[in-house]
Amino acid sequence: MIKARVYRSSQREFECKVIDTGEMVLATAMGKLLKGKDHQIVVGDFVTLEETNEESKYTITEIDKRYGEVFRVIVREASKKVTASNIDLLIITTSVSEPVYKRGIIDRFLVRAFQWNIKPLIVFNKMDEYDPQTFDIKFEQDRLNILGIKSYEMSAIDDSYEKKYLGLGKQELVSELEGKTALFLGQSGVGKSQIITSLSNKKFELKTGGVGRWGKGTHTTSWSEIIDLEKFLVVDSPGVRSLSLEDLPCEDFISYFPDLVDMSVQCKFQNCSHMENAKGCAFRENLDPDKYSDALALSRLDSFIRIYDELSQTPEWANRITGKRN
Ligand SMILES: Nc1nc2c(ncn2[C@@H]2O[C@H](COP(=O)(O)OP(=O)(O)O)[C@@H](O)[C@H]2O)c(=O)[nH]1
Ligand SMILES: [Mg+2]
Ligand SMILES: [Zn+2]
Repeated sequence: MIKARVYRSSQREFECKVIDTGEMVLATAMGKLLKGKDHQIVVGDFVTLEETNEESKYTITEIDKRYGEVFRVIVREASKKVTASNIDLLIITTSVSEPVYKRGIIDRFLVRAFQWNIKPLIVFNKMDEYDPQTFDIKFEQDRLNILGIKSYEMSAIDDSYEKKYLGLGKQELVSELEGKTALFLGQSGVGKSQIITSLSNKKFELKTGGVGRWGKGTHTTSWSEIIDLEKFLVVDSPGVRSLSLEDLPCEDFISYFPDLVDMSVQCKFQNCSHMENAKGCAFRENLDPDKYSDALALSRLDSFIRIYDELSQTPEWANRITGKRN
């Protein structure tokens, strides 16, 4: 029995890394594994291979139980489309200069992290250009701390950059990544490719400033793949570039903001909008915007309201909303 991991996939063929030997081999899959929604083989899968009669050809006979699945929900079919699996860490990347920092984008990606049940961490990149006048990075770290999420600061273009604000920098990030499989999320231009180059000590120079496939020209790839950076693995998946969240269920949407759930059940009305003037809203009655710790929670509530209202405008949500937010 040969154990392997899928590193690259096309429609019918899979490049797999044999666990014991580290050898890359090409495999096809048994028919039953290609059919049905639950049996699609994806990048990141741990699989069992069997040798075929053909020279250096293998067949995937089994897929191991997965954890850390990256997926979108296909609402019409009530199923999910998985694009990568066995992901240990989501590295949500943001820039502190250009593109300008928007906390709402982090909160959006965090919704996915909670949906996928994959541990997130935040990288504040381009710290060489950080201007404390524009926003208070310590506040941003503190509001993520409520959720137990760590924030790291770095300058991917400057290896001599020393951490100044958050207590966690490149060295700590490298230790966190050791032996893991990570997926980078973040807007185009925030420095994902540059960070990967920097974390690999320039052993892997990825193309920066371009959209599309890392290091391999500017066309967009339709396939996911694992990039082996020796100390850790990175998954490049075109399926996760979209920021849209309309495939998420509108019922109990607040459960994707776990830090807000306890208070939301104390609101007088089940369909409370949690807006500033909402009657009987527990957030508005209990939290004081002038108090630092309350302001942190209110900033999360603000993101929830914005995302919820934006999703309410989408056709996907419009006919599904039942009026129950919490
Ligand atoms: N000043 C500064 N520029 C950076 C930093 N990291 C990346 N960049 C630049 O930002 C641009 C986008 O970086 P890239 O890695 O391609 O972003 P991606 O789209 O997220 O992969 C490139 O021009 C990089 O040189 C950084 O730490 N500081
Ligand atoms: Mg890039
Ligand atoms: Zn409320």
